[in-house]
Amino acid sequence: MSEGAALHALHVLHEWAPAAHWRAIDFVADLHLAAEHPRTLCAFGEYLQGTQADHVVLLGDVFEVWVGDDGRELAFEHSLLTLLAAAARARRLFFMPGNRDFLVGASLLAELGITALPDPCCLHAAGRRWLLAHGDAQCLGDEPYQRYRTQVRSPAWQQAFLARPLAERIALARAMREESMRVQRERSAAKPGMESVVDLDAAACRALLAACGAREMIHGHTHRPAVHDLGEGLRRHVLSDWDLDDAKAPRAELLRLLPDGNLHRLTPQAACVAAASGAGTSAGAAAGTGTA
Ligand SMILES: [Mn+2]
Repeated sequence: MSEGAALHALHVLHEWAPAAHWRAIDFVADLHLAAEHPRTLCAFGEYLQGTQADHVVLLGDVFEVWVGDDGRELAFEHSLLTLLAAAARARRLFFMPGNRDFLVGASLLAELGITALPDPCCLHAAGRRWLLAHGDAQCLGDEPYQRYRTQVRSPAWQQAFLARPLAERIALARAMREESMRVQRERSAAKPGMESVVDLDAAACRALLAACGAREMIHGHTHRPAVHDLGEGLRRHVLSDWDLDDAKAPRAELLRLLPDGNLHRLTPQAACVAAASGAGTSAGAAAGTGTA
């Protein structure tokens, strides 16, 4: 990260806290929901209805693609928004944009009862700070992507894009997606065995953690669930993506923060099981991967 970018992050880092007496905060990212993934949508709906968490934080790419809020009446988009609005009535729901759904508008979220979160932001909970991000902005090794990101996040580009007819935007988004998949394929062909998606830059993460006053970062985007040691007691917790329509490797996980400061990696099913008197530790044990 350039000095300028680090300084910028320092100035704009938004800080927020859960409601008093909160019980559990779930972090979910990279659902990539689309009509072609009915099982994933169904699992997400069941999870939203049944999760024992009173706060659910969506950390980007909930939607496979979002080309503008005027697409809300399309059948799939409409059913998904209905599901999110119902969830937001039952618990506190937060939405951070990802690289697929950054065009979801602030007024639409407000109407659904969902709180918008900027990327990155700083959560103050369990007596410490947690840096939350989608993760794509820290993938600095992918320079073409960062140039593309700067372009599509600019108000001028967004205004011009949103001025196009809806059908045209849908077609454009599809073309952009195919182009990005082509680039990824080329990259894996050029360097066999290398990951096709560039990982987050460690220095950029450390700079953001410092700006947040946090030791732990939670993010998605790379679809490579893990806990990374960033040195000096700093850690990066990576969320899983969700794809239950992939017959070969069905996957869906989330991270749950409890008031004792422990993070637990849970399946959506485990997240819906009421914890015995042990304040959620049994749910963590059920998934077998408590990370604290
Ligand atoms: Mn992403």
